[in-house]
Amino acid sequence: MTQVAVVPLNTSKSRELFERAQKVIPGGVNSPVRACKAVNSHPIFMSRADAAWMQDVDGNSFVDYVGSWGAMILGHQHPRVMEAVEDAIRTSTSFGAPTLLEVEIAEQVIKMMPAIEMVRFVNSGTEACMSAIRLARAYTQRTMIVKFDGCYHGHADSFLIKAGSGLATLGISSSPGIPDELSKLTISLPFNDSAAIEKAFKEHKGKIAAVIVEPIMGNAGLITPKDGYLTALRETCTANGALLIFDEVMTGFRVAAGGAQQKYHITPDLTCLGKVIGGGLPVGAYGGKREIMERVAPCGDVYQAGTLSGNPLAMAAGLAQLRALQSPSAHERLEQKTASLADGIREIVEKSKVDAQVVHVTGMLGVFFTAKTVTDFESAKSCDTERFAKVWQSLLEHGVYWPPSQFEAAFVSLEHGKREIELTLQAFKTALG
Ligand code: KE4
Repeated sequence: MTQVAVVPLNTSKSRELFERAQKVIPGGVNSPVRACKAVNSHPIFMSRADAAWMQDVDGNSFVDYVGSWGAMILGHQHPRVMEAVEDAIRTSTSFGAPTLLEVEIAEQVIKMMPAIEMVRFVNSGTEACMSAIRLARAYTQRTMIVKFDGCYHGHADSFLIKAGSGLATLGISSSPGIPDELSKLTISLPFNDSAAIEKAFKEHKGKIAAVIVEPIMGNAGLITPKDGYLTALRETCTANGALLIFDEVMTGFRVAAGGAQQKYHITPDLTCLGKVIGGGLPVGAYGGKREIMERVAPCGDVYQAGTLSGNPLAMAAGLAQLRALQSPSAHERLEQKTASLADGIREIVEKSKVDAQVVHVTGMLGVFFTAKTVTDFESAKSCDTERFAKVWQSLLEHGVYWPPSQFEAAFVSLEHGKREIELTLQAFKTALG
């Protein structure tokens, strides 16, 4: 990997590509948050990535803290993942028929997340969450859904209300194009507020099919649940006959081998997955209690389908990652790496005159530029996003590719070692003066 040049970056090829891309792709990108609008930059077009590093089309190298938004937990081009995909690709790229790999990865997911007794693979986290709420509505014969301000469950119509990630980044509270009749069926509440959930169930008695939550919020920056909050959610859903859906698309197999549900000892009725289980290839999955999942067609009557669901390349990559994550030391090492980075940034913040909060869980961290303790989307929105943009630019110039939004989390992989962490801390020192 080339040395990181500490000079004003030459990103001329990225700029040229961005001009060209904007003529043929809306905003020049295939997903809004990549546009780097919120950090007053043009997008950086990447050409390759290895381990914890990415290289852009101008030949600049960066320590990567996006990691395909969490998928690349083993680092880029991990030998076991690459070998699995190379083997799979020699058999074809898709069959449209069941394969052994789908059974093997389903068994692996169930082994690592015991709350999942059956699982269905789809092609994205959006599909997983969209299908999970359809199933919850059918199973409970109710129509309303509860989500939380700043949580992001993909771009299905029911979720684009006070959502996080790209909507928060662009300052959009909910998207046009969603009929009022549908958005009325989604209630969005403040995260970490147990009284609000109690009140919602009182006001909509017998109508709420499910509560869907990111057990650790990763789409408004990184926001952890207050002690007892997830238990209160679980108990309230059970008492009111509603399903509790954990959206672990981001946290699954990252914050612990069994995800946030293992970390906080909560048993959700349904779990949504993505990212890590595809090793960087398009994937999603939803699963949970057998009696609920057996309502899914063709076993049951709740329809959901997908041409490329269970795609052999994605299954091979995901299975290789999951098997590697089963090693007992994997999450200890990931925690040590993340904690060392977070503690280092915290120390730099304390020595600087900058108001910032540094939060981390295993494999994920967030830096909020505010004096407030961030416990929900409201407090996250108190951040100084202009300061974030300046810090992001400085980090980029010093060889660190940080997620280009205050309302995203940063991802650490098992390939982030001493060199990468030291370089990152040096870049934060420069950025925070
Ligand atoms: P996808 O449809 O993008 O695969 O997954 C949607 C989704 C669902 N649930 C959670 C908790 C998620 O974080 C996501 C997607 N995450 C964002 C990153 N904040 C994807 C990045 C992007 O939109 O480009």
